[in-house]
Amino acid sequence: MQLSTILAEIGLDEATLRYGTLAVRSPIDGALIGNVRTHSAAEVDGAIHSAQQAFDAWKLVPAPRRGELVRVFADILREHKEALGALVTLECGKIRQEGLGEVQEMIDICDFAVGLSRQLYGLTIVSERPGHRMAETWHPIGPVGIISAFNFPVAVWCWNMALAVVCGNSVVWKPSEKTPVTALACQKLFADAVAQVGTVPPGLSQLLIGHADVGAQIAADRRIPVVSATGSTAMGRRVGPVVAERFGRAILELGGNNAIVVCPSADLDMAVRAILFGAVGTAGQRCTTTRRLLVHEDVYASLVPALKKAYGSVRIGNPMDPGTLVGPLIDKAAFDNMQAALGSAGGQVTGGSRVLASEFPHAWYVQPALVEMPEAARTVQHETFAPILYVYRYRSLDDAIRLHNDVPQGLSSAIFTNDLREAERFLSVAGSDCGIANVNIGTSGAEIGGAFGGEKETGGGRESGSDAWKGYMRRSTSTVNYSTELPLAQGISFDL
Ligand code: UN1
Repeated sequence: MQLSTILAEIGLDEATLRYGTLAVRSPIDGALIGNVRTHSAAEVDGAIHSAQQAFDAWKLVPAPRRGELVRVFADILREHKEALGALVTLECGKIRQEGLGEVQEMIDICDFAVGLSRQLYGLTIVSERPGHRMAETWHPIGPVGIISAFNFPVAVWCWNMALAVVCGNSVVWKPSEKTPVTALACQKLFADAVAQVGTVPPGLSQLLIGHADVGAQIAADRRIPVVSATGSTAMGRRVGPVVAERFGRAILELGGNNAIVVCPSADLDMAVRAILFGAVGTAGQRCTTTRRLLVHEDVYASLVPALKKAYGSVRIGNPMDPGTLVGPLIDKAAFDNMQAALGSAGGQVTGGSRVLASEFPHAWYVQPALVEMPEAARTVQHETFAPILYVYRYRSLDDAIRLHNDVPQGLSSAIFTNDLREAERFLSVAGSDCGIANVNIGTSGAEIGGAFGGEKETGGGRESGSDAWKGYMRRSTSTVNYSTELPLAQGISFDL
């Protein structure tokens, strides 16, 4: 699909991509997609003001009616799934299947949020006092700031937006400066939904394009009570303290260093397929990408050669081609980081070199790398956002779990085993310390129904399903006295 066809399908005016100062290039071939206008500090301030005004009106709209807007948006996404999915591929380089999958993830979270719009339940609580009733009510909280990364340029915004909007909030979105065009497309489609529904306050969804300074301004602004930020741990270290200093709430979804443990009883064919998708899918550029593989010594000799064979036959190339499984890295900096990590890996490297350089001299395609680590090596501590899989051999599950948890990050994890005891132990408090722990499926590709996020340097935030919506609302605890007495809690006597 050509850019002009995509833009026409979505209804995004090509002129939007003509007059800005931010040059956007496709990682597929380095070609210019367009020049996009960035927002000044004054414009950011104005957008936050509009979001505040929209919030004041939107919070009074009954939640099921707020859900109606998200329902209409999901229908519009269904209609434009092909075009938006293609634009995702063009701008961030993930393969067509994954571009479409990302739009599907938007649709799924919208559907979830529509149901949620009738289920923003609070507890009723028994009171210790006679003739009293206690209850919790969840209220809209205010404009929600969303800072998102290049690798999921549309879905992560939608996880946050869909929940925030049914919860009665407005949103202020700063996408990655590498992927502003998909953001403009989302904003256009959202505007279509607003127009179709009719009674939505203007300014409910704000899009702010720019560099880190725009994110910093959102993080520091007291009018934004919740800031949801997805990206590197380094980014989270900058955003988190600024939000905390003003007692805002940060939902942080930061780096991962995700591992799969393969046990002696594992179905190895299944494990190879899951490891391959987890480690080389999205060219290793998911926060849930499998970065470490812990293999029991009894199956090492069967699993690792099978995996190397699979690595050897994976199709690398233009992500628009239906046969491609691995597209390009986002840019040269990503390639350089990968080479630096491989240079200091301390193990035996297979793959990792640049490919297709003559066909795509201005793009960065790589052969995914496997690094077999020596026995005594400490597990790698850093996340490199590229397809590098570090492989370790282990003897006992105790060792594997120790190695597994010996990293600063705690996002996603998986075990391949047919032994119930091993599986349950991995999921127990004595097992994986991650926010996501799986059995017989890989580390990436989570469904939206579960809460998504992780512990330690991953930031502790939860987005998407389960009760993550509570992060986008404020809780009010009420005690109602319907008696004619005024007993005090804890039996305190305070009579004249
Ligand atoms: C991310 O990389 O920031 O579980 C999000 C997954 C996807 C989301 C990844 N559903 O891999």
